[in-house]
Amino acid sequence: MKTAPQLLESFRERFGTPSNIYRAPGRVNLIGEHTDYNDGFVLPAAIGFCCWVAGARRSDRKLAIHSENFSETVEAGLDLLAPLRKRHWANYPLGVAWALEESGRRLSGTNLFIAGEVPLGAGLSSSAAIEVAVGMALLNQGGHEVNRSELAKLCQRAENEFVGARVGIMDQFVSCHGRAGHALLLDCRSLEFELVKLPAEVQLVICNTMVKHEIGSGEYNTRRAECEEGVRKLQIVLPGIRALRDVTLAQLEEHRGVLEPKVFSRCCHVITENERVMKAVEAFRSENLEALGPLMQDSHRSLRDDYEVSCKELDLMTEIAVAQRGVIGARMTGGGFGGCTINLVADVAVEEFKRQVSAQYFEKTGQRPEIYVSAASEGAQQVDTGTVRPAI
Ligand code: GAF
Repeated sequence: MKTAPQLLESFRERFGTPSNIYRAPGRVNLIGEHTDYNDGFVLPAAIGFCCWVAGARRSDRKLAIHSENFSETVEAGLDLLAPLRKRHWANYPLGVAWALEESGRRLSGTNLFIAGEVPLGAGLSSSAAIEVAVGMALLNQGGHEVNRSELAKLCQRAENEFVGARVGIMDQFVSCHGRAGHALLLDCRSLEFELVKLPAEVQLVICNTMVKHEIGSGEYNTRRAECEEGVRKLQIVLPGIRALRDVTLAQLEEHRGVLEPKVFSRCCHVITENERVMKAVEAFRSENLEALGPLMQDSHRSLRDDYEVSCKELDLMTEIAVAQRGVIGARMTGGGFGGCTINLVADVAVEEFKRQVSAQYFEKTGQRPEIYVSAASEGAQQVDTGTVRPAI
């Protein structure tokens, strides 16, 4: 990965001017999966991998966006922003520019050089990282204040309406608000959040199954639609509810008959997962780490059986992990259908954990997993390179 001075240099080589640097992290979710778009609770942490963006204002209303990862430059006029072909990387930065303009913020033309280090397709929110880093760059270069919660919502809007993935708010929010050494308990309805201190002697170990997680595959949007169907049907018997967040497990059981069995299972996952988030927060706060293992295992089981977003590689990776010494808890993380598991591992056991998991996963699948150890990290920031304006 490039350092900030190298990024300044790459920008100068391409665009011929100095620039400012911004970065935004990917995330790992400790617990609370597929609850965000049900107005529920999540407990993610920002990770050490970031998307880096060098940006400088231009005198016209054009964007020139270069991606180092894709070795490609895209140009667009701010007055005529439209998505490129499906799955094009530039739809994320263009979508953010579109959402910012739609919110009434007039942007200035900007040259952007993007270098991402969040593994792509691993379910660690490389897309939220690019959105937030670009959003911060465009706001700053356009002379606008950065309100982090507002920025997160606009990045989500970009992904929902411009890119076409109906994601919730979790990834963008933690990329904006993450804090070193902490997870973030977010109420996805009110957007109120609390930082939850993570124990110093525990590491976040992320195991990549190397199966590409494909959020665009349509399954994610289908799950959302199933949850919405659940709410619509339950509203007939529970008129006061707005989202699955408002339904208790007892109410769900009582009104099981109004739901298709599949929709019942989806609702069951969401409702029990919200409960697990609150219990996990309590476990962190009371330093009762033993309580986390069963909660994470139940979360994985519920995602596998009720929500059906796991895959055999994620199940295997989790199974191998929980059998290792020093493991506090393990589960799939993120949208699912591939990607990574999150493992809470005592720091003295991390090296052996990595060796064992890697060897056993390879033996069973023929694939070498990538394993990342990350501290919970800071959210998005302008990087003070010493030669530029002070950090936001
Ligand atoms: C993806 C989405 F982007 C998030 O909003 C969230 O729904 C997650 O899947 C599942 O918890 O990362």
